[in-house]
Amino acid sequence: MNLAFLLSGIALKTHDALLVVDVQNDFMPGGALGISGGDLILPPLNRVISAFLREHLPVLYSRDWHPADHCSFQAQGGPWPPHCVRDTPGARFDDRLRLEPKPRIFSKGQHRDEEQYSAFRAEDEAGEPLSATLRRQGIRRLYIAGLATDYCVQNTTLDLRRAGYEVSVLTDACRAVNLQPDDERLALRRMGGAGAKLLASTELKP
Ligand code: VGL
Ligand code: ZN
Repeated sequence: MNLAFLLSGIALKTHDALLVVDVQNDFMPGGALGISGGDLILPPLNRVISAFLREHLPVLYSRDWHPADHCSFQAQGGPWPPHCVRDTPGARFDDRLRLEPKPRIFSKGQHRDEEQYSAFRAEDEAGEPLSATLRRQGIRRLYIAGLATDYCVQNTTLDLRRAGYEVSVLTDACRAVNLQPDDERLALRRMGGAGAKLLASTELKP
């Protein structure tokens, strides 16, 4: 029997990085803006994080990090219940998510009057935007996974493609809000149409 296929798969390369999007308590089932099946991304996502760390490749994390009176909240006329209010338990990363001792974290949606679904200009603690970190580190290809497919994952992917990055969306390690039942499918189609690859995490070389 030919077992070569077991050894195939996409190999990670020097200029690759992993972007883990908004794996926060409020986006998990039971959270303030709970996403159905959001917890199911954790096993494949943690496997991919481990693979990147093993290869000494960057793993970058974004988080939704709102002020208590953010414009996207219903009390201010926005579409969402209050969620991911900075420094609250709901805004913390899920305990099951694999983090390094000093993870590189980029915060978005920090300004009251501005919605920011894309993590492209999310900022680290020193105020450096993700876009600048990617340039500084010479990253060329991003693998992206997390929550939510139809908001942050989609908007970040489209910004990355506009800026010329290769993007691979790890579809089994993402879940959508699906305010409309078709939103996930549309988001995947838009990202694919913009030149992002849609991959299962199992297609990465183990
Ligand atoms: C998001 C809904 C509300 C996201 C953020 O990051 O995908 N979705 N706020
Ligand atoms: Zn938000």
